[in-house]
Amino acid sequence: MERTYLMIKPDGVQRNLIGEVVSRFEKKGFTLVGAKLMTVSKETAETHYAEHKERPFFGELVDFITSGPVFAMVWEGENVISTARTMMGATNPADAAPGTIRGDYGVQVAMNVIHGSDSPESAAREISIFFTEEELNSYDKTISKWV
Ligand code: RTP
Ligand code: MG
Repeated sequence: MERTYLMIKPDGVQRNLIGEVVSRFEKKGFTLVGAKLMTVSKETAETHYAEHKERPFFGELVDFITSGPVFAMVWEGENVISTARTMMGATNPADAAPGTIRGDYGVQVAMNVIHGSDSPESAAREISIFFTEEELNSYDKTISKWV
């Protein structure tokens, strides 16, 4: 079963959007296998966003993601990586469709509420950066055959 790493960024945590975001993925039918409120170190942020290290916004991105707690999550389900990206909406909230998380709650590209892995390789890498095996819970739901 596919897993993805989702992270409510400091803006989403401080705007009290944890419940709203978690609720969307729960109602969709995905399974939460790990979650924690945590403050990301500069080193971890730089590792997580390594693909952007040459981009002009890299410093601001690292400063922002380390500026306050994030809500780190691992979700499981069929096609969860791409479906979560669809539910998040475009990177720039100005381009994100209404009904998506960024379309409904974001305004600025830097403060776009949520991060989500963009491929199976990214998901495996990011999950291992933020979670240990012991922090992840594999379980079958009785209702799993319905969704
Ligand atoms: P994420 O990695 O956070 O899920 O977002 P994404 O895949 O949709 O976007 P990505 O291209 O990976 O960019 C990572 C994050 O960098 C910030 N960003 N700032 N100032 C800018 O022009 C700019 N461009 C991107 C965004 O917060 C984006 O989510
Ligand atoms: Mg990305």
